[in-house]
Order: sequence, then structure tokens, then C-alpha cells
Amino acid sequence: MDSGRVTVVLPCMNEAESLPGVLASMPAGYTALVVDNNSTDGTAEVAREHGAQVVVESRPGYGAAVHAGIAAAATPIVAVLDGDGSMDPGELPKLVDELDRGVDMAVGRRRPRPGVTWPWHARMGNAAVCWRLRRRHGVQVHDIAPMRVARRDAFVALGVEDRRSGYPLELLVRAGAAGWVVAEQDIAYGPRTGGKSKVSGSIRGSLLAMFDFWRVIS
Ligand SMILES: Nc1nc2c(ncn2[C@@H]2O[C@H](COP(=O)(O)OP(=O)(O)OP(=O)(O)O)[C@@H](O)[C@H]2O)c(=O)[nH]1
Ligand SMILES: [Mg+2]
Repeated sequence: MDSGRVTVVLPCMNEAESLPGVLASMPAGYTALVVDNNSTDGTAEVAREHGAQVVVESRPGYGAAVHAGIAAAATPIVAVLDGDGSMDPGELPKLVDELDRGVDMAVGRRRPRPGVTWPWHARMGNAAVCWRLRRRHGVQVHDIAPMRVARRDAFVALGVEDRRSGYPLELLVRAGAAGWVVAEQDIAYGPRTGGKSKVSGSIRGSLLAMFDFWRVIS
């Protein structure tokens, strides 16, 4: 398989501690693109030092960062994953292979590594949301696609509008409506490798995310 055709978009808000490890695990030939949202810990500098391209997005929000990254990507295939070290970019090629087999989008399903605890509120929220996605929107997923790979033009054409935490869900809802074939594969999930949680590590973050989620899928 040809490399040099995949850009890995990493939405990052204060991920300077985790980024070096994430960037070191990037598959050969993949372009890492860090989207920095007003970080105050030197995220952009660390990203550049470790070989990533950097795009600055001043509008806050996970969706704003992902949108800016996809817009800036110059390769036919785009992958998106967190910059917090909880997932391994080394698992991306198996998702890219799914695209080569003809699916429209390949997504990861987080499986906690042995000994890893996944907060109960995050696990329950995730299960409820995915049940709804399967039942109401016909998208056969068991996670909210925290790692996802698709053709760049297809991502852009879906026209996802959410710019906060609802982004991944709106993407899945629109993919379902567009009749996309979505393939889900297990990926290992661990704790973030540094820095602070913005979402599931706090009740506040989780409630805000759930609010965004429900707005999109209800
Ligand atoms: N650019 C940008 N990135 C964000 C924003 N909010 C979250 N992120 C990134 O999105 C990813 C997911 O956020 P996390 O804080 O890890 O959320 P989580 O995975 O629920 O929480 P953890 O359990 O701590 O891993 C991380 O890479 C964050 O840096 C934002 O407003 N802007
Ligand atoms: Mg995380």
C-alpha cells in the first residue's frame, strides 16, 4: 500500500506532555497534523519539534479543531484521533486497509487494556448513545468513532456542522443518512499519558458532552 496519502489529524488542547509519544508511534509515511486550540502549555512548539505540521484554530471545541484539520489536510485519506496518548496511531493502517477494501469509513472501538478502568459515567453514556445510533440511525457501531479514517473529500462532503463534542456523533448520523458503509474494528484504549482530561475525566465534562451528544442524536 502506498503511504504519503494519509494525514492524521490530532485535535489538541494542552497535550504537550502526551504528544511526543503519540507522534513517535505514527506509521511511517503518515503526515501528523496537530490542531492547536489556544493551548497554554507549548503544544504547538512540541508538535513542531516532533515533526508534526501545526494548524492553529482559535475557535474552541473538539469539532472546530477536527474541522480545521480536515480542511487543511492535503492527502486523499484523513484519519482523526486524540492527541492524549490514549490510542495508538500504530493501529491506523488496519483501518486504512478497510478503506482499500471498499468501506466508506473505518472506525475504532475502544477496548480498555488490561487493568485500565474506564469511568462508569463515560461507559454508560457511550453505550446509550451507540444503542440510539444503531436503532434510530442504522449505524452499526459500539463506540462513537474516537479513531476514524475516511477519504478527505467524503468527510468534507458530509458537511458536519457541530463544532463541539457533538461532532463525532453528527458525523455518524450523517454517514448513516448518506448510506455509508462503516467498518468497526477493536483498538486498544489506555489512560491519557499526560496532561488533563477535558471530557470524561470529570462529571462536568461528561455532562457537557452528553448534552452535545443528545442534541445531535435525539
Ligand atoms: N483542539 C481541541 N482539542 C480538544 C478540545 N477538547 C478536547 N480536545 C482534544 O480532544 C481529545 C479528547 O479529549 P480528552 O480530554 O482526552 O477527553 P476524554 O478522552 O474523554 O478524557 P480522558 O479520559 O482524560 O482521556 C484530546 O486530544 C483533547 O486534547 C478543544 O476544545 N480543542
Ligand atoms: Mg482522552
